[in-house]
Amino acid sequence: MAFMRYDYRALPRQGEATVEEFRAWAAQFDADGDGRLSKEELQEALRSLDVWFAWWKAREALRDADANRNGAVDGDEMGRLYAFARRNLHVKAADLQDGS
Ligand SMILES: [Ca+2]
Repeated sequence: MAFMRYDYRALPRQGEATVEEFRAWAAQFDADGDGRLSKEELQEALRSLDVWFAWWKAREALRDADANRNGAVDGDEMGRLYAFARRNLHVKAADLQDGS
């Protein structure tokens, strides 16, 4: 499990990620392609960031971003997820690298 490599694209290395960059980054975790991020997909996204307690933070993120309570982050809720990530995960580009 250690040094597991991710094929996911990292966000830019400089400055803060914009909401567009964040959206593009998040979209790659939409495993079933339904345009929404489920809790499991969210968890995978957090794991790719080496976030500690990804499952717990995914739950928190979903609780915060899922405005219509349908169990997934979709549409405008992506902006809420972005805000959550900036507040709680300090989403700077430097934190979103995959270590390569
Ligand atoms: Ca939703």
